[in-house]
Amino acid sequence: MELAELKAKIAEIVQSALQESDSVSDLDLFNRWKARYLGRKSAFRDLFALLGQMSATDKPEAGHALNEARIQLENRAEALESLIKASAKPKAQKEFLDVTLPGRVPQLGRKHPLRQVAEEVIDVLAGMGFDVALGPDIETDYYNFEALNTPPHHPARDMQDTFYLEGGLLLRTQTSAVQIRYMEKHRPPIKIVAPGRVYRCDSDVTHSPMFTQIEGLLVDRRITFGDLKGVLEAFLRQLYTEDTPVRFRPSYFPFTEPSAEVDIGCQICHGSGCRVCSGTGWLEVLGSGMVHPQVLRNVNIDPEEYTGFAFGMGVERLAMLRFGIHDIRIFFENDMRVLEQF
Ligand code: 2U9
Repeated sequence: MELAELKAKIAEIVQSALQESDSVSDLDLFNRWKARYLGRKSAFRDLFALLGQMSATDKPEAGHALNEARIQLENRAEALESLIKASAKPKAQKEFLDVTLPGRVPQLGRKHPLRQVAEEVIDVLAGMGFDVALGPDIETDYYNFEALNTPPHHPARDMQDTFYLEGGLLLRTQTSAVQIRYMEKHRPPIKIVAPGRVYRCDSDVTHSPMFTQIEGLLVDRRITFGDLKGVLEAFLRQLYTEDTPVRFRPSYFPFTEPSAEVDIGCQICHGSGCRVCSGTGWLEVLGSGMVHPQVLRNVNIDPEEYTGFAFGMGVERLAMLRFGIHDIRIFFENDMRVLEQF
């Protein structure tokens, strides 16, 4: 065979091989295509057989041309194979559905225990006619301390207790500032409850630098300590049980006079003494008092005409007693294993 004739045959085979390879779309077609052009019985192999009949002068060039063509087709085969294998997932894996597997239950969210307790408290007070009032977490010294009759050198103002910010601002240490702002805008009768986060530089198992308070305020004509006792007793008996014992102990706050702390009979031991109530049979749940006349004067309410009472409670403390939690930090870790239990 002439060299030119051989070269033409090689070109013909390569061309048709490349052309056909375009429609090779699965492994089966690929194997057939490969057998036809690179297999032992391929047209290509027949040409290699012809090499022996070539003249000694043409042989090297003919061999070289055949090798070049073979490499070209082998490269194409390699590329084609990896393309097909990458795109073809085994049929079984793609379509198999195991109907015996248990269903996937979606994870349900729920209310944080602090929110549950806060909502319970607010619901009871709202049922007694209290409106909800809100205010900013960042306050001025005036609203957080001065208007509440807390003088400049009072220990509550100490750097150790209060987070001070730049520009004379601070993080509120109590929600009472909300009631001051409210009284500046509204005249009695006033009956509000102020829930919100407060901040104190304090941290151990029962104190968190951020915690939640709910404070109530009632101002009207002829409000007496008897009203304070009656309202708080009714509130606590609705929040706990109708026969819960309630007692008032004298106390001191700069913004109330007189002041009282309020205890309920221990919900765990019912008065006989246990670890939760430190053997006393009582749990402290509220602070309260008659609004100090100076606080009313600060918001232009005449204390000769109007009187009022106020009270405050820590939501974390109530929730710890309710759920038997001994470390306040648990509320803020948001560990799903804990939250799922409420
Ligand atoms: C105004 C006037 C008076 C709110 C009050 C308490 C007593 C009290 C503490 C309970 C536990 C804070 O979260 S706690 O640490 N609160 O004992 N709070 S009287 O008195 C007010 C509020 C607003 C205008």
